[in-house]
Amino acid sequence: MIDLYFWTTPNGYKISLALEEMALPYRIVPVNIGKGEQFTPEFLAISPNNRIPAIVDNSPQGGGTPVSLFESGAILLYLADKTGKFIPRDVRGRAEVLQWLFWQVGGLGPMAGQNGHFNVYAPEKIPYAIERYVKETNRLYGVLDNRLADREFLAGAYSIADMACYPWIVPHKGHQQNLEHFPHLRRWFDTIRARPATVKAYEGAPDPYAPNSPSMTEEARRILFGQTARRG
Ligand SMILES: N[C@@H](CCC(=O)N[C@@H](CS)C(=O)NCC(=O)O)C(=O)O
Repeated sequence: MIDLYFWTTPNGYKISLALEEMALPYRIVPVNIGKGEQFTPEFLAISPNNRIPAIVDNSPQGGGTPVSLFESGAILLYLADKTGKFIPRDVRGRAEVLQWLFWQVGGLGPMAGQNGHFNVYAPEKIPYAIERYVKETNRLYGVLDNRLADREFLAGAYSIADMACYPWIVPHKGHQQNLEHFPHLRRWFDTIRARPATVKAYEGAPDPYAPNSPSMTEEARRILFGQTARRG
């Protein structure tokens, strides 16, 4: 059984999507990041960056003590290696998947995240910041669209690279992006959205960028957007 430390955000869904695809038994441990639950000593022991997602694998390969992991890219790779699924074994196939996985965690995620912040969450609408991140997200959507013009998925068969990117395309409207301008990305998005594992992972999911999202309270804003270095 794997414990998944989860909240309903794109980075969280990457892992529930993968666990559903891999048919691994898991238990969700909710970490309400809007209420500050990411700062409990128990969670920080697993995720010192105070971010979800994180996992604890209580039955790691080869036995022994449980393995705990934070960072969505590291978790996806760990799960793919554990199951031997959604990443090829051959050198070239594996390298293809890894480069798109790292592209997501280093580019698409942080840029689209800033887009959501300035566009939707920021109390003050700063045109320069909004334009900067809407344009950069648009550029990154274009990179995906070009890549998908002559292939079904990002790197060979459906892989952890696709699972890393998909949850960041779900809030495309909140990112001020129109999928009609990206026909290959749209086709890829619709294909993944229809997979039974995706349907299961997103059952009852709230829209993270809904204007009056109940989770984005004043308290949540203060907790999430006012962080500085934590001592100890
Ligand atoms: N690089 C991290 C990013 C994780 C991340 O930003 N998680 C957000 C939710 S999407 C979070 O836990 N935020 C809590 C906070 O800011 O305190 C990953 O890919 O796992």
